Amino acid sequence: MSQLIQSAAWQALETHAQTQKRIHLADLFDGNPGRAQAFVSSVAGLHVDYSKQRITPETLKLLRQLANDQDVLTRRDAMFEGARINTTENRAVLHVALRNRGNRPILADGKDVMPEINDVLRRMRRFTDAVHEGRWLGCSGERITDVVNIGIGGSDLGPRMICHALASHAQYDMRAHFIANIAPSEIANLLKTLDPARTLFVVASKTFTTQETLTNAHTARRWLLDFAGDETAVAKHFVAVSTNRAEVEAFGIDAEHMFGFWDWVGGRYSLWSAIGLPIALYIGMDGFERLLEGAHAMDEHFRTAPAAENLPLTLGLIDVWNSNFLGAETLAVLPYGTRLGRLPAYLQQASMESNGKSVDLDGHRVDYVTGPVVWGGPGTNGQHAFYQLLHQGTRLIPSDFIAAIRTHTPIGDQQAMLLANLLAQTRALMLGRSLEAVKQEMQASGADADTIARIAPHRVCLGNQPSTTILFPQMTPEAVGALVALYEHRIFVAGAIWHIDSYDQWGVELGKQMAGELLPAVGHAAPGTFDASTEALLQTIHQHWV
Ligand code: G6Q
Repeated sequence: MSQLIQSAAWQALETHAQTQKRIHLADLFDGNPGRAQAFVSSVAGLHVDYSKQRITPETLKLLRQLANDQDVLTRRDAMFEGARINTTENRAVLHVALRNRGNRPILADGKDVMPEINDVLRRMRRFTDAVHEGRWLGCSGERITDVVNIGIGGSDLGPRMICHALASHAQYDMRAHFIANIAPSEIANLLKTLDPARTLFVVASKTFTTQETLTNAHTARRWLLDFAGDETAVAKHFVAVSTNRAEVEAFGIDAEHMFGFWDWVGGRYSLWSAIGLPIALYIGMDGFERLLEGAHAMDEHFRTAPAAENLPLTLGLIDVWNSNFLGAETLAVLPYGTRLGRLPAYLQQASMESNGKSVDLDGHRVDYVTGPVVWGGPGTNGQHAFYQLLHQGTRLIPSDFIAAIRTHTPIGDQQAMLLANLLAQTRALMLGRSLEAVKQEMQASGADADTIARIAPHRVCLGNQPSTTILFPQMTPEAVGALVALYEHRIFVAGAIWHIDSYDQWGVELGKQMAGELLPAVGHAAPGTFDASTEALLQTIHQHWV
């Protein structure tokens, strides 16, 4: 049995969970009139209410003891100090340095990383200003109106999610587009809508070797050259974001048009680096820096707040509680409104790629569950679809409800209706509806006794589904920055408890490797090379391949 499971704090939590599992959330509120005030925190402009989690003060005390035993805050300090906490890749984890707006020196291998970070930020500002002010023009002298990010995974999901979230802050009449998938229809359909004379491509790839990104970039390059007819046009329409200067130059992009970052920035933590260039092109560099400010405020809170007041610590520990002690297998992310509609996909990568691990830092296979399946979608839409399973299914499903209180686009009562729905769902998931209440309601509406006996059980909702509600005044760059940083640190905390490397991704690497091996076999039969199932599927493909 692992040391973690054997630890006194873990064992105490196991015992505590046996009691807690029998207590309904409604009873927790009835038994503690101050609960709604006790389990609430306001940090960096976010109001976070976790009173509807199935916890008590005792639960939090035991969880904090577990964090203490697992040295979570020592590991946090090591991250902020530039220690190589990503041990399987032997790298520091310093996305916090990218938004270190106070410029406190942060050392990686004894060298302050802030001057280089600030230098890239200055270059990003010069470039985005030149584009916005019409000093950077396309090859035929036209202003740039469309930016296309070509990247995948960590080089796509962050900028894509943020541009969508902050569309109300878009400036300079700029449109942002994203191409990630290798499927030919994705790039073909987008290019049909664009004018090459006014299009700027940002080729975003940390390694600059990713098959999908490089292939799509070559396709875009051919499309541009079909229009321009002259290789010199590439310099006016392509810039790169990467850590790999040699490969960028091999592609044909001058290093002068490359924005760099560093190996201590994980792909899924890279939107704060030059990977955020499409964000800066879309909302302006001031807006991008406001995003960094918001994240920095959350970083400073995480770095300095005492354990009892530390919000990312608390939420990360509640995630561990739900997964390891209450048996939850998933976390539903439910943003209200469409602006944060891409947040679930973004957090799916952030969490699942970070904490989807089954070997601990000492190389032992773990004997406890680690990262949950993260999923979700925007409300109210989901209410008319998958929420049914949350209300009446058999699984415990913790969920996060997230909303901006004011909208940039008020129309009648629509925002009030949006918020009312959010509150109604968190309430319904907590309280449910008892058999008695259902019967009374049916009687009041005139149902006969037979119908009530037959139908009433089907209408019962047990409630007791835990949720956290995150509200903030408006969808500003600062609020979105703080929100994303809150999740990053929460993921860190859970990973530290589980004693895993949250910053590698060997499973993703395996997929990249195998795709390369299979490409030749799709077009040409090479029997006997792969497993029987893959061979059979290849045969089917070959029958229809033209
Ligand atoms: C992120 C992952 C992965 C990565 C993509 C793209 O943490 O490692 O999603 O971002 O595979 O990689 P490149 O940026 O190197 O193209």
